Amino acid sequence: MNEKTLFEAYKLGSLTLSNRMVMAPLTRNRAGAGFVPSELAATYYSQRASAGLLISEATQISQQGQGYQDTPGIYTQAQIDGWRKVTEAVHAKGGHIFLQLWHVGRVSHTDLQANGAAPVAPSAIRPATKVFVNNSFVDVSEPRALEIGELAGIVNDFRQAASNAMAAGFDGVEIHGANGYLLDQFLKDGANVRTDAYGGSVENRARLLLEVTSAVVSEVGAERTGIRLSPVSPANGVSSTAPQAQFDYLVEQLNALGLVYLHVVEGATGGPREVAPFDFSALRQRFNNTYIANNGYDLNLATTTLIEDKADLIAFGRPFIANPDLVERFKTDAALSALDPTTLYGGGAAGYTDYPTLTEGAQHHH
Ligand code: 8OZ
Repeated sequence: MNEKTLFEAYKLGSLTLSNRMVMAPLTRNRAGAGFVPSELAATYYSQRASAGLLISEATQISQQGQGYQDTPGIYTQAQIDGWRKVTEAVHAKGGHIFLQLWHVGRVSHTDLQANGAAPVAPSAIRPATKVFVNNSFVDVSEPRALEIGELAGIVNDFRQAASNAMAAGFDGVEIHGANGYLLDQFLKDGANVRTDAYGGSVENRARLLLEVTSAVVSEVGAERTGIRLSPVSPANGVSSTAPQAQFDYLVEQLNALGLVYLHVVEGATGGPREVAPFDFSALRQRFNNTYIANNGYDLNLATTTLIEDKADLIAFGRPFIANPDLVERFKTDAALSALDPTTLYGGGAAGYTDYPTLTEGAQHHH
């Protein structure tokens, strides 16, 4: 038998990951003043560094790209310096970490925008979704459609943010092309009704994401650039009438750029895996490098998926929040701790850095 397992080493570009488990990006809303990652972030990520690869929480590339309170950025020197503490703490434990580059587009609120401006979108369509701002979940603000002449600036913000991530010591970057944020809004015809070169056809709707990806690749290299997509997720109010054609085309183009990985949210983000007919293996077939599968995986499904060669790596999200030693727990088939939903977004150490490992948990009982 030569079956793949979650616990064997894996070569991702020039990196050797110690296993095939990835910690998915997880928004926690604990950044400090200036949207600088908190001191606790270094502890939080390093506690989870036994994952083969960590992906940071979504991190805005500009003020315009922010949609929720207290999410970290990667566009000021103070933010770069804050993230450096995180990457150093993770590397000191032998881990690897990519930064997720984020622009929320229309999923935002005027209270977070410069001078109370409207959030930006492919088209002036307000989604039925909420953002966490002023310590509660509220409806997003009415967006405005981006002028075609503004798009180059957004591409450049992604490029600069990728460069900043390298300066902060990250091993690579993941472009957030999923979950109904800006790049996904352009891809999906429910959110994009533009009539210029960035709307209408499959090719036009993919254009902004591909321009961003090319810019990031030219800045940091394809070996350090991954991307996350969610072809059928209705997250944040997006919808697509023909997702298979859109994403088959997109992944062919991404493959031509030589990206190191394709990270796919299979189904509704954080929800059911079966939401619409979609052939995820068609994406994997079109992509030569690493395929990371995500959404609702547990130990059994992850193991089967690897054995059946449907993915190379498996990303786990919420299980990593309450189980910093998730790798060890899976290895020993130990019970998992449940997360506290009241401490997911915002706050301090409680529900962030105070979830015990199995060993620590056992000590607490003596
Ligand atoms: C949960 C809450 C806020 C943001 C995503 C960045 O879904 C997010 C997010 C998740 O990709």
